[in-house]
Amino acid sequence: MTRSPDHFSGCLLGLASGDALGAPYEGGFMERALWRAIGRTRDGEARWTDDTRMSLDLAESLLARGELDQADLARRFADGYAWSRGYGQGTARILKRIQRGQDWQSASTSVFSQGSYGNGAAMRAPVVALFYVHDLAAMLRATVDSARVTHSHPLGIGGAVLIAVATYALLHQRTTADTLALLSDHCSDPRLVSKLAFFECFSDSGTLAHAPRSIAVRLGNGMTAETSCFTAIYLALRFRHAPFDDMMAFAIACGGDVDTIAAMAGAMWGAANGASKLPVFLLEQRAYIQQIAQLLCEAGKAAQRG
Ligand code: 8NA
Ligand code: MG
Ligand code: MG
Ligand code: MG
Repeated sequence: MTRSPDHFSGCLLGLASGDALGAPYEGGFMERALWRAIGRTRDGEARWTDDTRMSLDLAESLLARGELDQADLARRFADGYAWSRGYGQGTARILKRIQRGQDWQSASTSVFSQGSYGNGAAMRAPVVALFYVHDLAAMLRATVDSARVTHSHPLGIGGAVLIAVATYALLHQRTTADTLALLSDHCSDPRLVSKLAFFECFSDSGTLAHAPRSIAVRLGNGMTAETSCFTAIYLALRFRHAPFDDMMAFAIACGGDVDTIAAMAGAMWGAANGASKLPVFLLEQRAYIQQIAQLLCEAGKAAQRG
């Protein structure tokens, strides 16, 4: 059962790497043209998007408060919002309302009826798995609470739980079969259960060699939780013993919401393999991301001692 500092860094750097490497391929012609113009920092580093920004906001909140504090998290999400990071439209509207002083509870349910079912809560859920790595029940509660701040729809929350659980299992070096069993234990919405059934023929010897197009059609490549979380889980499980770059190439070939699917898959892949196996490239705030991952690792050790 490996939970070394390298696996914490791997998870957070894997998330940011998938996000930054996937961002140039997300969306249509206009979005891609925009990202060609603003996708690098002045120092030539690959910029990441809302996925990593919100993950860092969540990590900083957990580290500062020592627990999941929804009001603190809402304030940090609102402060961290920047148009140029490519936030989902619903999330952007919610965060602007919080910036103007609206309470997060009413803001999060005011844009969509029943709240958002986008993948925006799932893409940051690996951070909750890192912080609560020693306490599955606490992790599940915190994942739901963290999702509700912006994604109160049952599918938005359900997707976040799936990604947190899969990250938790891979951090604990669970086999693919055990990871899928744990996912099944924590997947109750019938719309999600039916997609999890796709994995029934998946084994550790890896028999699920589908083409990217088939995965995009069957599991999805959209920006809703329902149409992206299973694709990310598929990528992480299929490529867990293969190079990160192979997984990234497959994610790009799947198309659609590439940055977010690759961010989630990257976090899970990094949790399983560690930062030492990730590709090294110029990544925005790499050292800071690594530092935050180490603080999450130490917070987990302290919680276990206490
Ligand atoms: P979100 O909460 O705005 O949800 C994403 C989208 O899903 C919404 O804009 C709606 O179209 C739809 N949606 C969600 N909930 C409902 C509902 N209850 N009823 C009807 N429609 C709904 O955004 P998010 O925070 O979940 O993020 C999702 C994606 O947006 C991520 O991929 C993120 O990277 C970003 N994104 C950015 C770009 C870009 O321009 N760079 C492109 C696509 C997505
Ligand atoms: Mg994004
Ligand atoms: Mg978003
Ligand atoms: Mg995206």
